[in-house]
Amino acid sequence: MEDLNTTAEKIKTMEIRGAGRIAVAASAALRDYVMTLKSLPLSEFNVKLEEAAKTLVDTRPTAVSLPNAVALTKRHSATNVYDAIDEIAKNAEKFITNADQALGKIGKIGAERIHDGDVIMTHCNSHAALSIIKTAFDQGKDISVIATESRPRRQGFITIRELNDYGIPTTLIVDSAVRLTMKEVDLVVVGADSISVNGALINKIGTSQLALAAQEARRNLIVAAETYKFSPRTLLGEMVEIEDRSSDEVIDADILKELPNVKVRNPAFDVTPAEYIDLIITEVGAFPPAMAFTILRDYLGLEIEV
Ligand code: RUB
Repeated sequence: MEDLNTTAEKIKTMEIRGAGRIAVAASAALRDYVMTLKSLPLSEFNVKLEEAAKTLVDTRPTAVSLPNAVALTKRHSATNVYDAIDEIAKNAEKFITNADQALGKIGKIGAERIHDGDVIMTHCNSHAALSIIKTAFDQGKDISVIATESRPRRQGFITIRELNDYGIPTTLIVDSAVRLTMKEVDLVVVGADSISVNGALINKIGTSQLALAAQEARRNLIVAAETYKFSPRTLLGEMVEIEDRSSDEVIDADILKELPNVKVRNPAFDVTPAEYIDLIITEVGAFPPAMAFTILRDYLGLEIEV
C-alpha cells in the first residue's frame, strides 16, 4: 500500500489539491494498488480494497469528488480476483477519461456565458472554472480576470500564474477587496468541492462572500462543476462536512503561543445557498441549482442506499 499511502499523504498535505485533481489521483491510486493484490483470495482482496478506499476517502472531508471517485472505481461484481482487478482498472480508466473530457465540455458550455469585453472574477484555483475562462479566451473574446488571493493557502497565486502563462490579462486582489471590486465585474465564475441536493455550493472559504457581493451588485455567479461533484449523501439528509485546517496556515505557531487568550479558526470551505447561484455548468449541460436532484439521479451513476 506504499504508493497508495503516498497519494493519500499528498492529498492530505495538499500537494495534490482541487476537487477534480484529488478525484483523479484517488481513482488512479486505487487502480494501481489493486494490481498488487493478484495473489490474494477474493475475500481478502475485498477487505484490502475497502481498507484502501477508506484510507483515500479519509484524507480530506469536504470534496465529494473524492468518495464519488473511489465508489465509482472500486465497485465490481467479479467472482475472482483477476476479473475484479480488470473491472476496477476499467472503472478507473472510464472515470479518469470522463473527468478529463468533462473539463473540456464545461469549458465549452460555460464559455457561452462569457461575452467580449467581460471582466470575470474567480476565487481560489479551480480547473473547471479556468477551463471556462480559457475557452472564452481561445474563442477570441477580449476578457480579463480578477483573481482573489484566497487566504490562507493563497491558491490565487496558482490561478494568476496559470492565467498569466495563458496570456489572459489578470488582476490579483486580496480577499477583502471583493466587494469594492465587484462593480468592475461582469460575471463571477467559481468551481465546486461539493454541491448538495438543495443546490447549495460548498467551495473554498470566501466563495459565499463573492456570492453576496455579486448579488448586491446584480452580477451573476456561475459554478463550474463536473457531475461527480454532486453529493449523493445529501439525499439522505447528511450535511457536507467543512474541513477545519491547522492554525499554522493562518498564524505563526510561535506568535500564537504568546497569545494565550487567542484561538484560531481555519475553516477551509463555506456554503453558498442556491439562491445566489445563477447556473451550474456541468459536462452534461447548464442547470439551475434547483435541478441538483436530477443530476444526482440521472447522471452521477451511483446507487444511493437509504
Ligand atoms: C480548492 C477549491 C476549488 C474546488 C474546485 O480547494 O476550493 O475551487 O476544489 O476545483 P483546495 P477544481 O485548494 O483546498 O483543494 O475545479 O479544480 O476541481
